[in-house]
Amino acid sequence: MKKIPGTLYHFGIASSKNNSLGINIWYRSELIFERTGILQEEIINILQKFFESKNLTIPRNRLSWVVKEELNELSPTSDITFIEGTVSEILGEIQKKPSENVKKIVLMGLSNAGKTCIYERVFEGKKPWELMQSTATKGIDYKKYEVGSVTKPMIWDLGGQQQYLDEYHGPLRKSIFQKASVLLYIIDASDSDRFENARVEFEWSVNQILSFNQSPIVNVFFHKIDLIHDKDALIPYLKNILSQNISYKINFYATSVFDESLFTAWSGIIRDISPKSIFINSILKTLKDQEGVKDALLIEKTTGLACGSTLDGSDEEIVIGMVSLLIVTCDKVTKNMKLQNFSEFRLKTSSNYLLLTDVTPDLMLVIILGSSAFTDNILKDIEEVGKEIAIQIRDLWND
Ligand SMILES: Nc1nc2c(ncn2[C@@H]2O[C@H](COP(=O)(O)OP(=O)(O)OP(=O)(O)O)[C@@H](O)[C@H]2O)c(=O)[nH]1
Ligand SMILES: [Mg+2]
Repeated sequence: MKKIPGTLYHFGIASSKNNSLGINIWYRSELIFERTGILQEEIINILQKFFESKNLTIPRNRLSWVVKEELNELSPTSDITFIEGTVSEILGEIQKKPSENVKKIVLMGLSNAGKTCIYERVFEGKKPWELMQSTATKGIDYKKYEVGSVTKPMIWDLGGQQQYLDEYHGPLRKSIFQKASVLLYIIDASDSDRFENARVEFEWSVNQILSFNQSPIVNVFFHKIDLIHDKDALIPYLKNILSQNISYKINFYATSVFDESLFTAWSGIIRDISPKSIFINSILKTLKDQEGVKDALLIEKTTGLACGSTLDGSDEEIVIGMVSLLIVTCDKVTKNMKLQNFSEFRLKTSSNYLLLTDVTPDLMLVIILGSSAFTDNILKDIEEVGKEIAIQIRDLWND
């Protein structure tokens, strides 16, 4: 991207597949002109016409100098790998499979915020110590996951180094935000020197996603919360500065790779993007109304995420974390005792009783019972209702 000397305009040139070029012009930070499919020799005329329409006369030799500079930087290898090798390939993928339940999640944040670690922990089952050697993401990485039959998040992991941020604000802006369902903005809670910088980028990202989608889901993770001593003071402070200029709903989560918080946060996101979650929640609610039942969850077995839950607040964090870890561990560690082979198992703690029932090859129903349910009769009734509920949920998937 180059500034046109003596004006507040910038312009950028991008190459596309058939060797033609594209040109974009920004006024301050707003994209106001886009044209694709043009030849190199047409660029100066197009720019000159554009400025004439704005009553600005820019000498032709000055224009040809900046155009030459910009074209020099458009070295075929680097630009084609970054723009073509990532974004156009991803767009092709989305267009190929419009009917599938794929949800695009844009993962943004300043460099070193922890973005890449966040999905590797949850979706690739990496342990905290395996994440400590993470290297900076070059450009955009995209990852497609499946949360069983529930939903297919496609995560666009946008490397946060400054040179890439410039590209996102410029030529890649549209490709990044169009068709995005979720913005997930990561803030390193221990990096107070860059809070202001993060706030500015966050506001820009919210405005961008809103310009392409009327009802996106906007989430912020205050990440690396394990490094913070005074969480009770920091979290309200951060919430306040991030929402000061935004009237749209924002979901906030405090997260760390070292505990269960990421599983809880991602469970919330998966529920928000899963088309069946309203039905799942109402089915679980009927289960909760049963005598002796404290709460109920529907857990996806490979990730351990809760795609339905009647829990709220801090209880949710403990239970989802515990059950997720249990399930993921059983599945990964005890290879001979594959979780798929269980139809039911039970866990008893001093105050609770957990009943885990198989629902589908990828879903498990978890019923949490209070101590009052420990009598045989109540327990039997709950088991019966649990089985019926499992059938209802299975039917939801067969529809
Ligand atoms: N203490 C702590 N460190 C973390 C946590 N999550 C990630 N990190 C560390 O933060 C560093 C950066 O993590 P990345 O996931 O690579 O950061 P990123 O946001 O993807 O960075 P870019 O790709 O450059 O944009 C790594 O050294 C991680 O070990 C966390 O929850 N707590
Ligand atoms: Mg990264």
